[in-house]
Amino acid sequence: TKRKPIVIANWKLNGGLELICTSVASFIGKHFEADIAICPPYIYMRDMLTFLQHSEISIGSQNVSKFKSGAYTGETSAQMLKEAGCKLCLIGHSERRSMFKENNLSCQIKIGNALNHGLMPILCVGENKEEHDAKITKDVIFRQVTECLEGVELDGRKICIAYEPIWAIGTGASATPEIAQDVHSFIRQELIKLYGEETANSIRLLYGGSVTKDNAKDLLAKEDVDGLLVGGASLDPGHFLAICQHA
Ligand code: G2H
Repeated sequence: TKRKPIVIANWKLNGGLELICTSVASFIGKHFEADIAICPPYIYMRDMLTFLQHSEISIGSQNVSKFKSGAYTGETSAQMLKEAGCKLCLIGHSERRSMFKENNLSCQIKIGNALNHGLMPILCVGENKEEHDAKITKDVIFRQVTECLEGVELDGRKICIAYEPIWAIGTGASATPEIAQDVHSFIRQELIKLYGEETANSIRLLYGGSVTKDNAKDLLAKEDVDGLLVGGASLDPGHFLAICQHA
């Protein structure tokens, strides 16, 4: 495809100095055809940036505050992340939506904050098991995409969308490449309505949910699967490296 692939590791609440060292050791000095980023817990970002400064790997965050500054205990703003050296941030991951009360409106605000500070937002969308079984996936995705992007002007600024079916997250049951392609092409059509062909065709759509080194290639072979968001498999540097080398 015409879009540069992108592979992002989402460490979630995992990792520590040992994983940082083994990951850095396996990535340093390597060249990749794809954009590669790792989203570690906040506390490790600066160390990783130092270790990876001569590598091709970017650092991203798993979340960003919807607030800019003030009395918001425990929050980290888009400006702070940018200053710290982050290139991108995940927004609206299903775990944030289900456990931390994120909704489409908070995602919309966070996307604006990220864009305004030069961070590339990776908006996460996806249907749960009941919605999947009830075959209303596209209705759910339509709502998430249109509500999260309402009023969001891109003006040449970059954004990615990650499709992560909740029933496939951490379950070992990845969506098939066909399902991923079907939903991605639906998202692409909606993006065309919102932003026109040229912009929509430049937006990278990532698949996430039980990606492994064994299914990465077939997923990436699909026309509208422009990248992968990798959770569990990114905690094994050898596996994550293999996934990055497929892209
Ligand atoms: C989905 C994914 C990474 P995993 O949450 O964002 O995790 O690959 O473990 O399913």
